[in-house]
Amino acid sequence: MFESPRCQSGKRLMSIRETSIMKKPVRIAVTGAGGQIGYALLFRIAAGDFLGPDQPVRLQLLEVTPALKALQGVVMELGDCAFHTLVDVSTSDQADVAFKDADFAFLVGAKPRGPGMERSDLLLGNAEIFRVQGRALNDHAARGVRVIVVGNPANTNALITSRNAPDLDARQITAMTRLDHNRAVALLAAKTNVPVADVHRVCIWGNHSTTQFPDLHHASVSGKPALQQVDVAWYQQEYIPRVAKRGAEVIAARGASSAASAANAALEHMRDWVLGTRAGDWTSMAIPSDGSYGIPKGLVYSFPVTCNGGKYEIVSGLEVNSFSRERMDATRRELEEERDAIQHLFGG
Ligand code: NAX
Repeated sequence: MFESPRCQSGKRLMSIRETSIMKKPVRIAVTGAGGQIGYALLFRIAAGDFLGPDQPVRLQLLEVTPALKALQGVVMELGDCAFHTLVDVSTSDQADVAFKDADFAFLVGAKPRGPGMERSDLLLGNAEIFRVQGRALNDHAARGVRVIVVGNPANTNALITSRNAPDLDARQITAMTRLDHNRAVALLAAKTNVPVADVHRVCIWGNHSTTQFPDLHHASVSGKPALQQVDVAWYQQEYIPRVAKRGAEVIAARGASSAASAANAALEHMRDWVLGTRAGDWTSMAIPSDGSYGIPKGLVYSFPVTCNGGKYEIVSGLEVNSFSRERMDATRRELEEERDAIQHLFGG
């Protein structure tokens, strides 16, 4: 329920809503809600940017106990926006409570990499968080819950989540490479001097890490093959590493990691999943592999996907040349190493 004074006027707002909005409210859980991505994401969801202006939402926010007080301030601000699509907001430090009957879950909260911390420490610290959250989703979320993992290492965190949620279909649990995808589109549009809307069929393969493979072999710019419009050396030597390391570029400039663009990407990932991808285009989502393109079944790997009728499907039949194969395999190997490092935490 709303906890700010302004929010307590929710009853009056509800009666206005009842005349204009007929859909049943959906429950949206957001973890790490008090963090910087959370701060950008909550207001977009509450404003109707996720499911539209006629879909009421209930926000169920999860934070660690020490962050609950600050989160209360965010709840007050949400109330002060008087969003017509926001029915109520609850907060908790218990995953079981935050995920109760959730239709959607944005798993943003994660353990950050501390000074001197090895990658393996980061993997293990997060593995424990996502083991608990996977179990809570399994036991308490709506049976059709759709989940996006944003918190890093996102692909492997999603794998842990789904292995600890045996009663859910593994395909319900995905990870975010949409920010990488959007960066890849935007950088290509800037290079070729066209609006982003003229860029199609870019994709990100593999891990949300610097081993990711931003693939332009199937992309088009203004209806013509992208690789006929840019220098191949630029693509291979500048573009690929720049997309993969764009996060570091933002940190260097802003003094903080990407937040609004990450929140936007999470929202677009979920919106496309529910409402569908643009006709004639695809997007990138990290999903459990079905064995396509030689990627081992079950590994959470980013593929080009289309979404339709609330379901995603890997784009099939793309030609993979030796340049692409090498990069797709390198990022696959990294994901296998991550999986092997936390294998013992897999439930059931
Ligand atoms: P912040 O540190 O600002 O916020 C994280 C929040 O999560 C904190 O408020 C913290 O208290 C909370 N938290 C930690 N453990 C929790 C738990 N067990 N349950 C609930 N909440 C918990 O980080 P922010 O910038 O918001 O980034 C969040 C995550 O997104 C990080 O792991 C970050 O690396 C990752 N990112 C992933 C991206 C992707 O493309 N997949 C891009 C953006 C971002 O870097």
